[in-house]
Amino acid sequence: MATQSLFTNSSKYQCGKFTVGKFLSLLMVSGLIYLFAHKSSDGFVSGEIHDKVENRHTKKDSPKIHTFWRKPPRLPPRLPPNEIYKNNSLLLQSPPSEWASRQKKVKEAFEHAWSGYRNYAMGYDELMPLSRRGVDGLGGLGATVVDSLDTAIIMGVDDVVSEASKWIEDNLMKKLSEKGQVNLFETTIRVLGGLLSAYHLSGGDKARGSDSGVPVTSKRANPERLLEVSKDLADRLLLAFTSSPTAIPFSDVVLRDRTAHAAPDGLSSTSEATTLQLEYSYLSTISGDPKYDLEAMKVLEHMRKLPTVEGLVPIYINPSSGQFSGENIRLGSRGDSYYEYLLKVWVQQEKYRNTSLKYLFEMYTEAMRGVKHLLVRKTIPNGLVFVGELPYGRNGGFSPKMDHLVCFLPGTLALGATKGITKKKALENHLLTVEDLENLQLAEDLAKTCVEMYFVTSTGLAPEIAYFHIEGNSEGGPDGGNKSSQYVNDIMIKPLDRHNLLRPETVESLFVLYRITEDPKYREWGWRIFQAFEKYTKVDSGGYSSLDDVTNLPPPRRDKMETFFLGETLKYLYLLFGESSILPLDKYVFNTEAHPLPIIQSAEQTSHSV
Ligand code: DMJ
Repeated sequence: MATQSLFTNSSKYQCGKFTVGKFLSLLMVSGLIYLFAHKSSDGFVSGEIHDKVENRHTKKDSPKIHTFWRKPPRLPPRLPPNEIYKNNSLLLQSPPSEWASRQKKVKEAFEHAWSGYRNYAMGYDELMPLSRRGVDGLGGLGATVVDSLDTAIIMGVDDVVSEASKWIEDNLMKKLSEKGQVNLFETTIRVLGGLLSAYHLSGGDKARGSDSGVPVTSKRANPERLLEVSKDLADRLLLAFTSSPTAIPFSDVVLRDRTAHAAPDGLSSTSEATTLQLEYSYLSTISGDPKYDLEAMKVLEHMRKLPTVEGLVPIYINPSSGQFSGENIRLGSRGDSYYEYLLKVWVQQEKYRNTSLKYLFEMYTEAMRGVKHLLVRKTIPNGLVFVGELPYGRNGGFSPKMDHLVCFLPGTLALGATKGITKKKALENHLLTVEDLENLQLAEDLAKTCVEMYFVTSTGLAPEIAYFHIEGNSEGGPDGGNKSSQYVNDIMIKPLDRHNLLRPETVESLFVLYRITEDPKYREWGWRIFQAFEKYTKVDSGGYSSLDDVTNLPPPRRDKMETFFLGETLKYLYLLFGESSILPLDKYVFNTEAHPLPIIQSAEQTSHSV
């Protein structure tokens, strides 16, 4: 106390003796010292200050002050945009004209994929591009035709629009009455989703027809016929819901018999049972018949009552008991799109976001907190952020395994943060919470990991599954083969996981992240991935093939072109390189097979029951 009082008194004393004249002299001396010190410190001043200084010196009356203040720093010589791109492909943006030509390359890839399918497999579900024939791996409804139609409309590939819509008009109704067993989920997301999106983009849905931004000159399909086929298909698929003793639908439907049954083990995948609502709700809206929406929404209302692990759910559910089976929790296969549709169904019904569907956003939010708490880890040595698994539930061990399928999550997290508008606009309007920003950051970190799963391999294409090196887990494993990747020791790829099926999830997330953050790196990453697909999966006679091993050069091929390569992968790449006004994310929601459906904005536009 005594010391403090002495110090205070002495300070007061000093202040009292300090005159204005002395103060001004001190100020002048300090100013001179500051100027001399900074004259000799080129490069020390930040770029922003440097710009302001440079602008000031363009005025004629201050050349001397310029020389005295500081020398301009040495800058690298100016290069034309193409040279900048070549020298530093990932850090600098490609010129805008480049994106138009890259988008054209994606369109050409789509035409090449279609030509293989049309020439050797028209009407089959999928093309086997190496043996040049078709195969019915999805029940025989011409899944590639329907999955491709809206992509062709969006890209303006008129020949494909004509061929695909004619095939649907001439054949699909007949096939529905003749074909046997199909999987409810796959048929809903690919075939029903494809028909509904093509219906909308063909102008069938006049109430919501003007927001897509797809050029009106593009050729369209016959919307009345598409609606008719959609209803016939949905009426048959609805049996999976109505014949189940619980709200959880059976996984399989026999189309010609109009019957449904459980899978042989009696179980449904959680993601499959819960990824149906966007499609049936939209069909109710355009048909005016609420039955589709009612059945599909019962599933999510049922899910709401089940116990979860911090919002996370096991990957199997029993349609006979309505309860989960086992404890395996993951966001990869059989779990993935449950989380995606919690958010997207809420997004789709804008009018009900704060009322009857609020519970969906709450379930989504809780689940994402669970992901962050229980599943997100960082690798060693380089700190890549990834989402692992809990194969034996909360009390079992953590597995540092991530399916490529998990790479849908960055896109979903980004959409959940801004609800489809740009980050810039959301910030300007004070719409982002701390949690939104945290989720957006996680989205960006995970997207980085997903692209590194590509860049770490010899082909530049991702494996189906990767394992990550973490603290305390000494189990090593084979790497991806690209020894120049910084992450070659962070990511391990086991021999049985080295295949690539032309999957879309990473480019899907790059597309959403580019739209939301406007950061050009997402386009550059997408371009690198597209080039790798072109180099290693293109088949000369038409089509693209899956690969058996992405870590070996040349990569052994697998004789299959999945329908989602045309329905999703190429569509997302095309949209990534194009204008953001096409299918804006605050007006459209993409189903899990990349079929865009309009967001229903007002009560009059929906038949959803409150
Ligand atoms: C697609 O059929 C869908 O994206 C689904 O949700 C997951 N699997 C494939 C693509 O990988």
